[in-house]
Amino acid sequence: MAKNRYQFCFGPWNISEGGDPYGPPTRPAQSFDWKLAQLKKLGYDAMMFHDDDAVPDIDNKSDAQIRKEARELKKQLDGEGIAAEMVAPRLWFSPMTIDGAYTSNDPKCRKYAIERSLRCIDVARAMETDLIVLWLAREGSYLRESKNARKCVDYLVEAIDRMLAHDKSVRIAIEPKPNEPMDVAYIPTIGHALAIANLTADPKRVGALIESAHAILAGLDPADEIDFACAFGKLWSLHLNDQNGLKFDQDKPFASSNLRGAFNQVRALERNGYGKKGEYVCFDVHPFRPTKVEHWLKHLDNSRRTFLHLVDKARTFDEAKAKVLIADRNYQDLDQMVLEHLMGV
Ligand code: XLS
Ligand code: MG
Repeated sequence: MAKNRYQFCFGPWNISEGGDPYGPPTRPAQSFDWKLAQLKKLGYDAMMFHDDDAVPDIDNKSDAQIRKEARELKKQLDGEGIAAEMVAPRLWFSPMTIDGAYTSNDPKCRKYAIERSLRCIDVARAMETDLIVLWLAREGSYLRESKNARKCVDYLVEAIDRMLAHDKSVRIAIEPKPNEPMDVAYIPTIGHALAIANLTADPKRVGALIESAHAILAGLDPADEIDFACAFGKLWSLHLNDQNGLKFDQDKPFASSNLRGAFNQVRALERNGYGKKGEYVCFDVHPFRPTKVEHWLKHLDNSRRTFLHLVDKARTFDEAKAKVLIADRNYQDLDQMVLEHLMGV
């Protein structure tokens, strides 16, 4: 397998219990400490956090208490030799975010969302990461006429500006997704994320996180999204997984549905030197619902293994031969060359 220059991470939510909108969990919940203990064993280096993964019940705690708990967690992580990759405000669970968080029609709810995000930054600083991820789950509409999308752009910029002002060292990575839970989301693609970044008070500190499945749901090729974000120096984190076309967000193991698509994502990462500035490869993957307890870390182990095999495949791809075929516009043989390379024949 490839000599590894990549660092890997996952979140506690990636060891999930199998509940879906149609049925209850199929595996008992595991403790956070158990999940943390598995991380190193699986060859991973860091964990990503929602603010309330780090500080449970965060809405009902004082600022001082939040900072204290986050510092304690940091000590625990240090003890295990695990870094905190990022912290993300969970802005989709509270009764205050039913109609959106930053883009709610209710000013009290918008205020809650911003204050919660500032607390998330305090958690991140206590855990010594400068990266805040915004997956903007409820920023969009169920009903187009219910919101003013023009105003919502201003609300989003205002919220990000407040976060940038709260701590001059944080960087914000926006994780676009075109739909689910919303009918239509306001930041569906990397292009939208980077355009919004440009309207903020400090565009240099606003970048992006690409999730493969989210790009596929937007009808885009994640590999091209990676190249696009990297062209701007804005790919600060990455959620690799897979998605079988336009359906619910599946978070399948990396390459599970489309091996060639995964190969092209790895090629894009390789040509852009992703990871060289300390960026992590995160797998935002979930076990299949029928998965038994004794197999429920396999999706994390397998995604990482597949990734490393694909790094080998990217590095051993015969670029010189491909160049000749491209110059000859012989895309038929280029196509076959890729397939045979992936099949190992
Ligand atoms: C959900 C998102 C979520 C973020 C972190 O679709 O991928 O898991 O990555 O808030
Ligand atoms: Mg994600």
